[in-house]
Amino acid sequence: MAMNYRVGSTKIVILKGDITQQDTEAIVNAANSSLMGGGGVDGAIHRAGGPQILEECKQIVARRGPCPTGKAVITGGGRLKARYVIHAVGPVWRGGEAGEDELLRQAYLSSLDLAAERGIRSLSFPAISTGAYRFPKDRAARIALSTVAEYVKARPFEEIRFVLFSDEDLQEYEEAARAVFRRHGLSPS
Ligand code: AR6
Repeated sequence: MAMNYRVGSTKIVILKGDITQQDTEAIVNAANSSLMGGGGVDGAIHRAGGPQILEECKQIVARRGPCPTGKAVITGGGRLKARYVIHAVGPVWRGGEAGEDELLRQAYLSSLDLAAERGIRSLSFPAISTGAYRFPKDRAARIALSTVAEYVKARPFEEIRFVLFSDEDLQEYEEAARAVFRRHGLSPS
């Protein structure tokens, strides 16, 4: 079951699924600064997309060095349905007093900026930082949803998807969405 919202002309979809299977123009990866792959959603994206993605990541690191926390880089999608992968680096949760909220917001904003610059019209996000990086899920969901809702008011997309991997994560997002979108005067469609 998917939950749909509309913010201006942008469709916002919250669903349970596997981000590697999404047919949006781009998908976002929850990467680390090395951009050399890892576990979780990062491992799944590199496995499904094939070696081309890592090859491009290596070239980016050779040119510019590691990707700082809160920033993102873009590569092709290799064998994925998505044409591009945006590799965003979220913060490791350190208790909440180390700027984690703002860094997570920056990871979403950097991804949205890269997509907008490339003319990408549809984009799927995972729940960045909520796995290995242990960011509290409800807090991360509110930051993800409010950052995207605010952004698309000024720079609309066709569709932004939030792809959650478990029932529990989906529920967390649905609850956060009710609160965040109520604040924006919106209800599910
Ligand atoms: N589709 C959608 N979501 C997924 C998938 C998938 N195929 N697989 C996992 N998730 P994590 P992080 C969810 O740990 O916390 C990596 O090793 C997962 O359930 O992937 O940002 C990187 O290389 C969770 O809700 O990312 C970094 O070193 C969410 O994706 C580090 O982990 C994020 O969990 C990044 O940690």
